[in-house]
Amino acid sequence: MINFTSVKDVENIDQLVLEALVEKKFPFANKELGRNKTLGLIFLNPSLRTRLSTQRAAQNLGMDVIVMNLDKEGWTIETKDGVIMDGSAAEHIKEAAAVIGQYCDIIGVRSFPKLLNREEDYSDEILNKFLKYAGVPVVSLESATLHPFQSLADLITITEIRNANPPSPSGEGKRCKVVLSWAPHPKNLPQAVPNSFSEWMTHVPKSFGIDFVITHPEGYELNPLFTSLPLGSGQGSAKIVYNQDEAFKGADFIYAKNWSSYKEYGKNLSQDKSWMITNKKMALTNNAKFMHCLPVRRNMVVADEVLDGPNSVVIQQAGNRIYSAQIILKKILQNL
Ligand code: AN0
Ligand code: CP
Repeated sequence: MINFTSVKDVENIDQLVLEALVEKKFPFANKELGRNKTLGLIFLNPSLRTRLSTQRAAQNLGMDVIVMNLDKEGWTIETKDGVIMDGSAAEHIKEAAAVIGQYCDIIGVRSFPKLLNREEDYSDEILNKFLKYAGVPVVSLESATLHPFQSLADLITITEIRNANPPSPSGEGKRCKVVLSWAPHPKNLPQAVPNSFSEWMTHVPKSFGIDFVITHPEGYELNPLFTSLPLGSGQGSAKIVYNQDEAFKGADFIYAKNWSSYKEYGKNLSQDKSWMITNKKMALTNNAKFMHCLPVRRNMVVADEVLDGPNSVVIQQAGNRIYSAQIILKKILQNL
């Protein structure tokens, strides 16, 4: 592996998840691999999990890590080509990315969308310019459109839970229903986490036995690029269900997330409280586990009773961010 910005950089998803679980079991087995190698983590937006879990993963592999909050601590960056830089931007991304590439062996970049212009956000300019100019491998720490480290951690978590509850001899539990549910939020949030989760869920091989459903109010349809795969590709498509109660029936995993509209780009069309995840909603499921990438707003997205309840796996899920980052960094280091 060279770069990691999407599930498309992964050759074999089953194998990757198995290998990540081996990293979790023996986290320090490759302490020599990263010796004298430096990971640079560049943030243009806030982060708790991504920042700390990726550092921890790099440390487990023996790497050194340098972190910069480029939006606050660096020069203001120009991203457009051919402009006369007579405004506030002091440095162009061409030089900034290339210079960071001189100091680091691998670079991670977090750059959220602005949610003003769909074409612009979906061009993922910052990430793509790092890929173009850094001269070293680049990993996404959540771009304007995708959050692959999160989705890999989500898949590791689902696999761990399923491994702990193997199917009965009658075959019950062989298939597993995973539901991504929109939930209300006071702010306009990116589509990166749901896009990415959907991209991974539709790319997992059929042998995983996952039936993937997305439920949201009308108007919150995600970019079809991430929810449906071309016919004949051998993999699945997400089933879209507008009735949340209907979608929850028989679910084994409920993954809650708010996102702003893709159609009416960046808009928060609804704050319908009836979409909040409560015990009453969870009672419709097959005793489903509750997932969320965090940070989560309590009693807005999910009720305390669910988040604090026995079926919430959000902390395990956040813990697995280490091993999702660790297996990817390991694969890139092996290629350096
Ligand atoms: C961000 C998002 O929704 O993309 C980061 C999630 C990992 N969340 C917020 O801004 C609250
Ligand atoms: N889930 C996640 O990426 O969290 P942070 O934004 O805190 O990194």
